[in-house]
Amino acid sequence: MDLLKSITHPDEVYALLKFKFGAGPTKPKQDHASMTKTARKCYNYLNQTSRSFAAVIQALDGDLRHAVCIFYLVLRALDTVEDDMTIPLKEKIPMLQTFHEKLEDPTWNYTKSKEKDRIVLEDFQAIAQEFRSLAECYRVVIADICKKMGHGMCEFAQRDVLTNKDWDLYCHYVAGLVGIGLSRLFSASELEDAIVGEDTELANSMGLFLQKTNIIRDYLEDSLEGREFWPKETWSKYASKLSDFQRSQNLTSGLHCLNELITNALHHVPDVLKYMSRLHNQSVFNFCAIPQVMAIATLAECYNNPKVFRSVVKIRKGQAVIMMLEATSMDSIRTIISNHSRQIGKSTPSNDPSAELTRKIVSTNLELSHTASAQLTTPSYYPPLYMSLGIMLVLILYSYGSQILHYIHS
Ligand code: D9A
Repeated sequence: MDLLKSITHPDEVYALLKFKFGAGPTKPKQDHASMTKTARKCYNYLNQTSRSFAAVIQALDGDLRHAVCIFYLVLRALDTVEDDMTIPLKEKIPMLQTFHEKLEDPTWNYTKSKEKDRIVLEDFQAIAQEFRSLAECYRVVIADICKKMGHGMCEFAQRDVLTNKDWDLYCHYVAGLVGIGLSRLFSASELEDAIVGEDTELANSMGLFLQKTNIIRDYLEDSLEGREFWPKETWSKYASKLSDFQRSQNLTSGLHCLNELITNALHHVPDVLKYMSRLHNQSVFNFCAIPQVMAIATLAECYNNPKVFRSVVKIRKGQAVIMMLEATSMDSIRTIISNHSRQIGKSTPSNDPSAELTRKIVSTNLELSHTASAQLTTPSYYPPLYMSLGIMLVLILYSYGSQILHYIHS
């Protein structure tokens, strides 16, 4: 199915086939045989809870890998409590506020969640045991971030995202703190310089860019479940209720609101580029680059796109694989960011209320992501038409090969 979606993009089909047969930077670096039982459980939970991201975590160098794996699972557990609408507020608030203390409690788990990732709560003992096996420098960071995030989630479990400032604060609590925590783990591992962990402004932007992209992309999914994360200060300029954008007669105002929020999110790109330019370790670079390039591609796909109000807009698997294989250097992520920024710039409607602001941040990001070789697109070896014909042939042979052979021999 992913191959068919990319049939008119030969470079994506080529990348999908390369990825299918094991190409790519993300090679898990540990053998499960030498692991403790609880550690093996944790990597299984990691592979269960994160789609493509688990492999990138398992490709991290040294003891940073296990620290990030456990950090990811602890955050997934906290996130699952926050997302679970069946947990009454009077039970959820104290659980979020004291969650960081559970890391030191060998007996604690939670078995009443209905969420899809509930396993990380039901077997929290295994995750907490692995947490306690980590070096002190990692434990301090993970516990501190859990405490701050738990309190932030409590704040917004009891109030809405009204102002754009609230939006930045909410995204700081659920994503900025992840960027800050990871950056402190990178520095603590000494695979990256101390400045990476100290510059919390840039680390926070790494989280805000990803979270704002998810919130923009997931408008319909959240709206249908009664969740509202778009800032009222922005959407109330275009509608009297956020759910109004679900109705096609409000499409124009919906697109104007969508484009304004995407323009807001694009203001984090300069910090993202500065953050990435400070990284030295290849496994850390890949780990940080992949989600950021996926986010800029998702924003370009969502920009001025009516589909955002009808379904969850996703980038093609082929596109994602190409970016995953390419996002291994500053030059290539600058190219990916400038290509998608240019795409947004080209599709900015002249009558869009945010058009001027959009064009301004697009030209800033183009400036900052200008690469020596401006047009670093993947060199396609064969003219696209031949490529697609060739692939069509391979696919037909692949699916009808046996019948054709049977027919020839009969
Ligand atoms: C991340 Cl430890 C996340 N979030 C992501 C994934 O990337 C960030 C959750 C836990 C951890 C890390 C991430 C990766 C690398 C560096 C980072 C960083 O900061 C320096 O976080 C800022 O989305 C969730 C938050 C955005 C809330 C932080 C990427 C990820 N992608 C999913 C796809 C998807 O759409 O969710 O998880 C996946 O590939 O499965």
